[in-house]
Amino acid sequence: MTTSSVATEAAAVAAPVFSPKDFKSSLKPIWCPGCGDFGVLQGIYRALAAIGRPSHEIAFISGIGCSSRIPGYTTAYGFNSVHGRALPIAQGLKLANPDLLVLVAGGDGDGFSIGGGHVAHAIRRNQDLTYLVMDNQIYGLTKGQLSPTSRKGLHTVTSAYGSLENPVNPLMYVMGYGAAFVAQGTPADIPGLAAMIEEAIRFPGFAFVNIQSPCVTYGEPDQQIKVHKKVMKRLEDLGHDSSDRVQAFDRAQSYGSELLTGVFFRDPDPPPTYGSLIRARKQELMASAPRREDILDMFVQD
Ligand SMILES: Cc1ncc(C[n+]2csc(CCOP(=O)(O)OP(=O)(O)O)c2C)c(N)n1
Ligand code: SF4
Repeated sequence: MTTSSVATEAAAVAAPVFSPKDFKSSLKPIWCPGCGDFGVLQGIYRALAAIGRPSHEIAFISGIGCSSRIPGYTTAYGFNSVHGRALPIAQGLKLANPDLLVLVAGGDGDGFSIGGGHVAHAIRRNQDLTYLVMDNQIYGLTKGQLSPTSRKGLHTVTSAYGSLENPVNPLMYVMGYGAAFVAQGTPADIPGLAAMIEEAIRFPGFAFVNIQSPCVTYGEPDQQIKVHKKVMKRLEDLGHDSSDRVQAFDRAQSYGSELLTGVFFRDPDPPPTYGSLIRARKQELMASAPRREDILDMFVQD
């Protein structure tokens, strides 16, 4: 074989190389100009290009909300499903086709109000999914009502005298249920966000990324991209040890008062995924299952 034919053969088997624009669909986003979700979408394109799997091997499931429009803006298979129900749908899909790369997305309302009960079960099953929550601390699509992560005292159309409720802390919420990968990002730092989405996708199990994605129309002035750029602190610059669950819990308490970005917790010894447990159980049962002929024999009359 000549040197040039070896080179040609190597090129023929080389993995396809993708660029972020390969994951951009022809649908034009209809978000308000300046919405944080534009930056999140850029982060997703970059992460998918780095992962290098073709669009037809990716399924992107979302609930309902401005943020839940995101699958349609990618070339992956997408399902803009039912409010709060993206996680159960994604889990079923992953079980049915374990080879698919399954991404799940939605807003803080979708994930921690109406869909809040599903988060615990997705985590305890540890299915290999990447869950991206665009946390804008408000209901965007329905025009600015209180969301589970809205700060106490916030005046909205549903809290004219100021909210009396304490916000949910999404980081503590998922860590409380034992999530093995927990990160937080902002579209104020798209390269950092892309890197953490890529890491979440590569993580073998349920991976959660809380993305503080500002709502320019109904969100608070101090929760906008310009402010994020000034106040965000990268965990890596604080000497954070992401393999230390206790340290992660400690830092996660800052949600609402500080904007910490990066990976809070990455289990150094990830638990088995639900899919792998199901496949192992199936094999075990099949090995001890009675033979078909023996079952049929039971019905044969002498
Ligand atoms: C079962 C059901 N209840 C309520 C609604 C109305 N609804 C649509 S989106 C939404 C909340 C949107 O907020 P969030 O999930 O935070 O997403 P955002 O629009 O802020 O991105 C609600 C209450 C619905 N579509 N379906
Ligand atoms: S209402 Fe808010 S979350 Fe929805 S598209 Fe507009 S800026 Fe984005």
